[in-house]
Parts: sequence; structure tokens; C-alpha cells
Amino acid sequence: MAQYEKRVFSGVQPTGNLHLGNYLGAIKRFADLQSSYECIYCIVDMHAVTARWTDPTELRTHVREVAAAYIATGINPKEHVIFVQSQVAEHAELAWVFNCVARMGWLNRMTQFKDKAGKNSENVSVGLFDYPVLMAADILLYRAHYVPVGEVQKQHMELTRDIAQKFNIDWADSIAAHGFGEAYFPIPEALIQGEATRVMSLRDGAKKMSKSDLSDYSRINLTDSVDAIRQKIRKAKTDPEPLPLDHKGFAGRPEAENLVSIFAALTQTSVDDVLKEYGGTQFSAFKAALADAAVEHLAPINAEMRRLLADPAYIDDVLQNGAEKAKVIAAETMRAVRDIVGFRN
Ligand code: AQP
Repeated sequence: MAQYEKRVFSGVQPTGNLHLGNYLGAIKRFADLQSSYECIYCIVDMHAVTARWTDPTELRTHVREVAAAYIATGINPKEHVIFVQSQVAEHAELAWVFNCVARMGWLNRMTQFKDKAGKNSENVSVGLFDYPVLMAADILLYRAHYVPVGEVQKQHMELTRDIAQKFNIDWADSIAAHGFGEAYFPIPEALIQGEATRVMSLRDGAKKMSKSDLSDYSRINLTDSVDAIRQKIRKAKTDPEPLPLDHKGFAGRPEAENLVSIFAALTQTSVDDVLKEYGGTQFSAFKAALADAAVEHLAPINAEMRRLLADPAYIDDVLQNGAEKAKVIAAETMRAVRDIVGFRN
């Protein structure tokens, strides 16, 4: 394996319906980072059960789907690490230590919990509330420097940084005494980049595109056929006005802004450039161009995912190898953390 100075970590939940938002907001950039950093990409099945338990067979199928998406989008599993969170017990172990570092007030401020729990906060699992602490453990277990994520994870990334900082301060003497210098955990940086860091639902520009949306027409799935992609874009909600000439024209038009941002991200241009070309155009013409761009971009990924999913033994092999590599790093971190906090090794 090549030597890299810095490490990247990110994860995706195997909750089915992997969509264009997951792709443009996160997965698309995973492969781009592998030439500069050591990359560790996780399939976070322990997060996937925080909202509800899934049928075990379905969960394993969804795990393979995320692995297939990682490989199909260009991540090289020989050079980098693709693995499943529940195969590395240290994620849960470090999360416990961090449960005793994080403060209730910090977690009470997490807006994603409020959104996901809604009016049902007394009845959701403790795991859903604690999700951001487990996420901090995922990242810091590998002492990662960079974390490519969508905009929705911004607040959780700030919490991860707070946990790393508090751990480093609370245990500063022990960290130094054990030869780790001034700080044990690096303070990780979120990479929230691109023109589509928050892709919205195709049915409602005020709602994020989401795996759990009951309407399949709200999202483009990475496994959608060419016909389905074209039909979903044709039916996407818009308004009767033509495309605006500049950014200001998006005021009160979230669906228009969403489709233009998706087009910019897919064609690797900027929203401004898209408006230069399509400003004043009717949506019917723009949607046809958007559908072409989406198909051109997603069809090869879709075909490669299908090819990989037809060979589950290969995917399982990649995941087993990945878990073995991840376990080496995770064990080293936990050994150090046990020394630092006074647990026995
Ligand atoms: N709509 C989105 N636009 C941009 N990025 C997004 N991400 C998720 N939705 C969008 C990013 O995808 C990565 C993996 O997400 P996740 O599996 O942790 O799921 P999530 O953030 O809870 O959102 P989902 O996928 O839509 O699932 P549900 O239905 O459970 O809410 C993350 O980097 C995320 O930011």
C-alpha cells in the first residue's frame, strides 16, 4: 500500500434507496480523494439500525449495495479500505468513552435528531439520540483528518471536533505522559464541497432528498433504470416560469434552484455557468438536458453496480479484507485510548 500523510474517513448508512443526494453530496468525492490520501470508507450498519430494525437479510443486501456503489464509483479496494462498521467492535467501544466526554447539552442541540424524532422524541431509540457520538467514534477511531460529507452532516462534524478537543484537553497530562505529545486526536475537517451539497426532493424543494421518503418519485436511486431516471426528471416539480437569469431569481423557487444545482454538479460546472446557458429557457427543454446529463453520468455506475451485485462473493471478499485492515488501525487507537484514560490493556 502506498504511504500517505493524511487520512480520509467517511460512511454511508445501508438503509436502501441510495440516491443522487448521497452520490453528489458524498460518494462522488470519495474516489477523487484516493490519489492524495489514505481513504477509509465505511458502511455504517450500526447507524442504520438507530431509526428502526431492518430485516437481517435486507440489511445484508443493503450493505452489499453500498459496497457496490463505492466500487462502481471508482474506489480501489486494493489500495484503500472498504468495510462494514459492525465488524470492528472498537467503534462501539470508543463510542462509550466518547459518551462520557460529550455533554447532554451538546447532543440536545442536534437538529437532525429533532428532525428525525419529530413529535415522537420520547419513543425513538436512545441510539438515534446518541448517533452523533458514534459518528465521532467512527471518524476518530481512524484519527482521520478529512471527512467528505453532505451539508446535513455539518453539525455532527462540529460535535466530532468538540469531542476530539475535549478529550485532548481533559486527558492532556496522560496523553503527554504516554508519549503522544500535545494531542492524541487530530481535529478532523469536514469536506463539504461542490454545487450539490444538499440535494432536495424532486417533489418538494423544501425537503432534502432522502432514502426514507415514501415517494420513490422524490429521488433518483443509483439503481434506477434509464427510463426511470428520465421519467422522474420529467415529473419533477417546477413552477411555470422559465429558468432565472441569475442567482437572485431563485428567491422563492427552491425546485428550480435544486434542478440547476444538480445539473451543475453532474456536468462539473457552476450554477452561474448553467444560468448563463439556460437562463430564460423553459423547464421542458432544461429537463431534457438534465435527464441526458443524469443518464450519461449514472448509467455506467448503475451497470457496474449490477455487475458487482451479481457476484456477492467478490463483494464479501472485499469487505472481509477491508475489515481486517480497519481492525489493525482501530486496535492501535483503542490500545492508546485505554492507556490514556486508565483502562487496562
Ligand atoms: N439530500 C442530500 N444531499 C446531499 N448529501 C446528502 N447526504 C444524504 N442526503 C443528502 C449525504 O450522504 C452521505 C450518506 O448519508 P447517510 O447514509 O448517512 O444518510 P442521511 O444523511 O441520514 O440521509 P439519507 O441518505 O437521505 O437517509 P435518511 O432517509 O435516513 O435521511 C452523508 O454524507 C450525507 O450528508
